[in-house]
Amino acid sequence: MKIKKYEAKTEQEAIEKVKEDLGKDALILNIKKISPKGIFKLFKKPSVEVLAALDDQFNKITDSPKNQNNNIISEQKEIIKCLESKLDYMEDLLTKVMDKVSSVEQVKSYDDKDNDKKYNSSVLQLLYDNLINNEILPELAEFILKDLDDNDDLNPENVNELISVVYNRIIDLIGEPAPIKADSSQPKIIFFIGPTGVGKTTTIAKITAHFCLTERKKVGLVTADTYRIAAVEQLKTYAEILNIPVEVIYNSDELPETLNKMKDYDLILIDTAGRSHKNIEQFKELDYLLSTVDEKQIFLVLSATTKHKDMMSILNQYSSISDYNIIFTKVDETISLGTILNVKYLTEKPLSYISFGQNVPDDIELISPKKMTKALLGSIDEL
Ligand SMILES: Nc1nc2c(ncn2[C@@H]2O[C@H](COP(=O)(O)OP(=O)(O)OP(=O)(O)O)[C@@H](O)[C@H]2O)c(=O)[nH]1
Ligand SMILES: [Mg+2]
Repeated sequence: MKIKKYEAKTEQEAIEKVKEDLGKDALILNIKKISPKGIFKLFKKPSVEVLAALDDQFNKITDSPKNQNNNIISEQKEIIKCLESKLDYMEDLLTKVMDKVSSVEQVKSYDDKDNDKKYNSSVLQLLYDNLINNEILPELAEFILKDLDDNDDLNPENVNELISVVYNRIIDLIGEPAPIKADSSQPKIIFFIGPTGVGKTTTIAKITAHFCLTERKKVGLVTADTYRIAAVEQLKTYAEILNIPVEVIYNSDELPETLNKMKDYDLILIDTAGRSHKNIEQFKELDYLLSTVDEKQIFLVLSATTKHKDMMSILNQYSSISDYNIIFTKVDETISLGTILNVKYLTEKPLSYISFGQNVPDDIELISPKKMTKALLGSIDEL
């Protein structure tokens, strides 16, 4: 704001001076008459003093209708800017508060995790966490790490020793793999049993291909799965490719005679219908089918993707069978292999093969305790 004084002989003249200098928007703040004082009183006429002001801001707003609009807009912009900066500030504040809250939660969860710690030894704790991450049963993980806890494990020698003890314990738990042998050391009649859809027929095809093509053995196939028309066709398709016979039995009593016809074969693999672990009738039939043959091997085929509770129920249903080996399929479809060790630990039955894909005959191998142990210990290389 500009404030100026103007003096003139008359009020009119002074105001004109103001308008000339400051323009028509000048504000007249005060008008006063000035009477000459002292000796000048005699020679000088009274004059008028005008105090005028010009408000630049006011001037802008009141310029012209167009300018007025522009000015209103710029004033609104100013307000919006102000609001925006206030909002920015609020957002900033909110972020800081949120950060604080989450850091408090983090600390809390860290503490909670701390409370979950089972071992003084950080190496043991890490091994334990990896086993649990692989869905090994807590009681089994504790069994594997039993009596190893020691706080003084920062020495690299101790770390190596700890890991090698744990590694060997798991290797021992997995045990020696039990392969199928096409020689006189084992019964040559082999049943494949297990829940529906786990991969029994595909596994038989893989094993048959191995013995026919690689070991040049005489292999015969029998299917007792006549529940589904497609099941017989599935096995026949593989048999045709390998140019070997398939016998189909429609009831359990036909089995001994069928096997008798194949007595000069090196191996006879018998496919069975998948059983739902909830269907007790089907298990009675299976028990009866198995009872028709004395000299036999049984392979229980299980999927590595089965949930722990379901696996428990499946194992419970097959518990009437005292002697069997285990094949795990669909290892490629899971990221945690703990179930394999859990099943081995709970059943104490030998582990044989793992299947890791749909390709016949390639996607199968004898279980490797070393590979399996490394996988179960997870990030052991990072220690
Ligand atoms: N990803 C994966 N799929 C597999 C594996 N083994 C078998 N399969 C697939 O699982 C499905 C069922 O396989 P089957 O061999 O018919 O299973 P099954 O146990 O004979 O089934 P049922 O006779 O109906 O009880 C098929 O699509 C197979 O290709 C495996 O190791 N990994
Ligand atoms: Mg089948």
